[in-house]
Amino acid sequence: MKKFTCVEDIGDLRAAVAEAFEIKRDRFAYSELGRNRTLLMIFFNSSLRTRLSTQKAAMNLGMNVMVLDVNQGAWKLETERGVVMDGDKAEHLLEAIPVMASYCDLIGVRSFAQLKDKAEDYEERVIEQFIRYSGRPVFSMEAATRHPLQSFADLITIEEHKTTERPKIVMTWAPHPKALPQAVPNSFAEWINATDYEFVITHPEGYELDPKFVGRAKVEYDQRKAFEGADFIYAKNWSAYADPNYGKVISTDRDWTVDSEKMALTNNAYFMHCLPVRRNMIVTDEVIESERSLVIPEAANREISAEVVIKRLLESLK
Ligand code: AN0
Ligand code: CP
Repeated sequence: MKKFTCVEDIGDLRAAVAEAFEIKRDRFAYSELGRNRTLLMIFFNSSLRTRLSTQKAAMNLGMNVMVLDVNQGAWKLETERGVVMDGDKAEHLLEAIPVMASYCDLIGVRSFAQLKDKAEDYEERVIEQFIRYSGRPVFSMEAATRHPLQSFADLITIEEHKTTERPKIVMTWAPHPKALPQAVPNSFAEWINATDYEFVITHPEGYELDPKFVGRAKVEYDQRKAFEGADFIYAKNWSAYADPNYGKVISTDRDWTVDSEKMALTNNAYFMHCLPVRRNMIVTDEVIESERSLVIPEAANREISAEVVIKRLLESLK
């Protein structure tokens, strides 16, 4: 594996999940693989889980790790070619990328959608420039349109908890005061569509995702109907994708908050969320604290998904 930005990069999902279970049984089994190798993690946006779990995974593999928060202490980076750099940005990505690459063997990049220009976001300009100009294996730590390390951890969590061959997975939009990217729901949909599980997406009108990600999923506008018989409820907020509202909050309707009354419509479903989560907006205290809530083991599996991905990228260096 030479890069990791989407589900196709991981190849066969069953093999990937089997490898994840193997790593989880002994996460130090490959502690020699990364010896004298350096991972550089570059953050254009905030993070708690991705930062810690990815660093931990790299350390499990024996790597050295460097973290750069672009917004804290680095020069402000210009990402567009051809601009006259007379503003507040002191350095161009086109110099910064090869310089950073010269100090490391692998690069992880977090760069969220700007939510201003759909075409720009969906072209994945930032991470694509890292892939093109670094000469190093690059992996996404959430890019503009996908968050594959999260989706892989979500799938591992579902595999650990499912009690039927083909569980019913329901991804539900839920309210949030700020405009959030579509990366997490796009990516979750992409990964679940690559399984043979029953998959329903529910959201208010106007929150339709890119059809490329919706794929074979059934879209149900009635959230309560969608919840019927669900084995897993995957909650997430996202801003509108459809024009003319791209990147906007068009509803904060708290009738969409996941609560116990709605969970009672399911097949005793597990509750999932990638975190960070706003309590009593996305989900009530009662549901997130219930014994069916998987948010903590789901976050813990981020170490495992990252370790599989970094292991495979390291193997490509040999
Ligand atoms: C981010 C998002 O929705 O993409 C990161 C989630 C992992 N969430 C927030 O910014 C709150
Ligand atoms: N789920 C997730 O990626 O969390 P962070 O934004 O804290 O990394």
